[in-house]
Amino acid sequence: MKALIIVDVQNDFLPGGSLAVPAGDEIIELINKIQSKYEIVVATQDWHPANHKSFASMHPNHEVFNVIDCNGYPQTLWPNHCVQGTSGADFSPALDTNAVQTIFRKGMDKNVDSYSGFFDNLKSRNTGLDGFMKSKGVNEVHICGLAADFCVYFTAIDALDLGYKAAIISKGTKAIDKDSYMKKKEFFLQKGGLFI
Ligand code: VGL
Ligand code: ZN
Repeated sequence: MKALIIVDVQNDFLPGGSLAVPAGDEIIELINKIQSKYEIVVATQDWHPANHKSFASMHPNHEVFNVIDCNGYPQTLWPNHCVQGTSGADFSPALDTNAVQTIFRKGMDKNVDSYSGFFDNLKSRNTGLDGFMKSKGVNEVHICGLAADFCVYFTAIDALDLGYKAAIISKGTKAIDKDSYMKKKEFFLQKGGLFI
């Protein structure tokens, strides 16, 4: 059984948003079109409290996109984004969500960031996505959405580690930083991931 995971197609990651991914809006039409090809469609939603540790605004001595040490792990500092209950955290109005069975929210612990749709970055909290997929008999996941080099990539890597056949939909994702995405793509391929 094959499932589609739509990652973080939220206003703050789209042009005009606080952490806009270049040309992020160009993937939405394709994502809407392919949903009918899947038995299961789920979405993830970045859903941060206003005082989330990944926000540069919480670290007065640092700037946006600086990488700092948080709990012994490197943490990229982001502009405030996807704050719970704000319009920036809403799904794009252009995204068709009628076929989305379940939404998995992440990044709700103010102390821990969460890129993957499966686990937080410390692997301490599980969103329930793996249990959901296994309960439905899913063995193959296709991943699209934003951003290719963060939440899409880490969701795809975790999917492989959890034993799924995993593919990133190339035309259904856009990266924040194309160069860093190139290296991540190679690693994903080496691990057995596919691009479709
Ligand atoms: C994301 C950075 C911070 C993403 C989420 O959805 O890729 N990136 N939070
Ligand atoms: Zn975030």
